[in-house]
Amino acid sequence: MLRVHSTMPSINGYKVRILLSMLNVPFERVDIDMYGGEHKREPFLSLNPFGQMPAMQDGGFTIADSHACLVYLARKYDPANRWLPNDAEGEAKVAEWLSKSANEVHQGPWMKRAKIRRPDAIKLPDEEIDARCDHVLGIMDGHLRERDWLALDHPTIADVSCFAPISLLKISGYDTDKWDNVTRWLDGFRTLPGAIDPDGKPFA
Ligand SMILES: N[C@@H](CCC(=O)N[C@@H](CS)C(=O)NCC(=O)O)C(=O)O
Repeated sequence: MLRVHSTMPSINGYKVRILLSMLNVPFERVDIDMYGGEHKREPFLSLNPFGQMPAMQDGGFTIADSHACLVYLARKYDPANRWLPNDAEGEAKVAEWLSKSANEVHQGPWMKRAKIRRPDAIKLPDEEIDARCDHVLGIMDGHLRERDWLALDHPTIADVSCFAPISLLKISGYDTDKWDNVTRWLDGFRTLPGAIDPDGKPFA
């Protein structure tokens, strides 16, 4: 069975679990004790020498980094190529938002949540993190004014990747309600078949 190695609260692990659920692919989550530093030693380092979660194993294939996992899953388990189109323009548009997710979204919304979990590791002041969230969500809100999804006219792995950290902002003390179009996008994502919360439960 496909295995996802990740601590439960990992937002990057959550991205992968969302797509697995949406694609209806059975998997086993192998828990990693992040607070005990299990991801910084063997055998985890053999899966990802960078010592970061998630890492994934599918048969004899090993892949680490949430976005690489999303690309692999979409290509392998979505024969219709909806989640990751295979035409040049569509694939590039998805890649554009995956990059934003790995950079701007990671440096703002992801950090907002991560600081709650690991205040020892994230030293950035709250005001700076909030300003980064305002910056990226302001741009996203404008982008979503005339559209429902980030990259294309239907949901893709770009939405999966950005949804995970941004959907957790509200419970982390950042009010996403002030961004109308981002709120509509979050609500729309929650209604998609197979969409799950971080505990693996369907949204009510
Ligand atoms: N670019 C990586 C980032 C992975 C990452 O930052 N993972 C976090 C958990 S969400 C982690 O392993 N943090 C522990 C650490 O870096 O020591 C990805 O997208 O998977």
